[in-house]
Amino acid sequence: MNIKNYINGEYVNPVSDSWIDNYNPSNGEIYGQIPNSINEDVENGYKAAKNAFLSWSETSLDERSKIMSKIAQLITEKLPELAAAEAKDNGKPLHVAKSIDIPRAAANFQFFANAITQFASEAHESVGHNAINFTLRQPIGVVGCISPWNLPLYLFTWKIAPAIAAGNCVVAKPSEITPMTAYLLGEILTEAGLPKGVLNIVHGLGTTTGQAIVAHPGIKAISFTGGTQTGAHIAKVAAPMFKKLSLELGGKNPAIIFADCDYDEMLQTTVRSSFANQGQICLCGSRIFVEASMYQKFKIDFIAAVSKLKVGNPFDTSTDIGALVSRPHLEKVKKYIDNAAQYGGKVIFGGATVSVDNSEDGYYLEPTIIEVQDNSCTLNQEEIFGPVVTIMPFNDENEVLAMANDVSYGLSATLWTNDLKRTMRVSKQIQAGIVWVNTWLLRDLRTPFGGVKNSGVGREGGFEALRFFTEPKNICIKYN
Ligand code: TXE
Repeated sequence: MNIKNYINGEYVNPVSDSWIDNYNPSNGEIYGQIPNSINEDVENGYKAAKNAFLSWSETSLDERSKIMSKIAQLITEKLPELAAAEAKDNGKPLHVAKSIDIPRAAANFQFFANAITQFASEAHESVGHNAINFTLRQPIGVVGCISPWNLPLYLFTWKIAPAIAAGNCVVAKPSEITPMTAYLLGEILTEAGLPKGVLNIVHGLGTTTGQAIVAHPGIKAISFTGGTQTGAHIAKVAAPMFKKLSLELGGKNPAIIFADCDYDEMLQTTVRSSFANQGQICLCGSRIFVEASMYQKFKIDFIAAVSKLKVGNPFDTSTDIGALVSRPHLEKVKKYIDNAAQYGGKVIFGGATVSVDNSEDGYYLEPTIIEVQDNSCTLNQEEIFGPVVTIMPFNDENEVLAMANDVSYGLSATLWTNDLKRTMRVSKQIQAGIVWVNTWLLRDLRTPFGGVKNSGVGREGGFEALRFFTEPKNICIKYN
């Protein structure tokens, strides 16, 4: 089937009539085509957005909120169809798409439908000057949202929802590797009554379509989630035009396990934080550090728990680990495993590709555990972004903190301990945007979300996202 662009409220073919193959990761087959959009398509999206802006930015908060709630409701109603499309397009288990991806996409719209009705700005009285200042937070205009393939509709809507809630109009591009649910969103937007042009969805490659969005002088802000190298490139293109940027990039997150933790809960959650979504979540704990006194026990139990995970077809209800998203990505991940010795580690579990019955050409890989000796090795320094974790022991708090921070990334960290003082000390010193203590991926959408160092700049979530998608203006009134 052919996916189309959604511009000015209509599904349209790309102007060049050029198409890209869309693959099903579970069996390696091409099952559709997506637009290979060029500058003109982005320009059409931009024009539609620009035309819609004045009216949308003046639309009352109640009305915006009502339309966004309707979008959330329709996503929920169409959950089975959307989840099946996501599992087929991405390779993730259907039950994951049903319980995580699609409910969260609905929650993103519902959350910002509510949040915009509570968003407020500040006033500063200039005492002694007979003047009052207030801050007007105005929408930016036309903004660009570019999202990746690991949590397709989830991350696409995480950007779009705050952008339109704040009164902007959007040109958005989902990943060319997983375009399907963004395509299906178009009909939901129409059904919900979102005015034409408020949200335009343009499909295509990063280097052409994505690049056209980033380089467009009329698109004043870019919210991007994806690889660190791509983020650096986007920053370079956007900087001379002084665009506002929110970049959520890669991670190489530490999971720090102290011997005083609640062991069973830690073990169960660490299996999840390592391999959920085939390890393709920027928040996965990919470097596991375990206190030396417990290391051998952890190693045995962790291998035993991971060996129970079933790799299989995304549509098989017993599947824990589905297919990786694409053949090139599988090859990239496999390269780290095959060169483990050279990169400083030893594979102690998994490491092989898996042939799944009736899906022999799918991109399946065993969950893989690699033991490393030194945090400076390649395996602990580079983002692998697959079902691969490293483990190594540590002796004390200072040593593990130094190792946790000795990496170019700084997105999230997970800490397992029951010692309150240690929790505070480590949490404060760890270089990351998010620290989970005795849990993982517990998300409250009001919290600031993003990373430090090479994991990006800016924060998404809650009012942070609404601040990003608005321009503050100070108005100073002298009254005497
Ligand atoms: O991402 P890209 P890729 C990491 C992960 C992965 C690596 C590369 O380590 O192996 O990044 O993945 C669009 N201008 N993450 O290459 O290319 C692209 O079309 C504008 C972590 O698949 O960064 C897609 O829509 N846009 C990450 C989006 O950027 C461009 C999730 C992301 O793709 C562009 C995914 C350009 N020049 C991968 N080039 C996370 N933080 O969660 C590409 N794009």
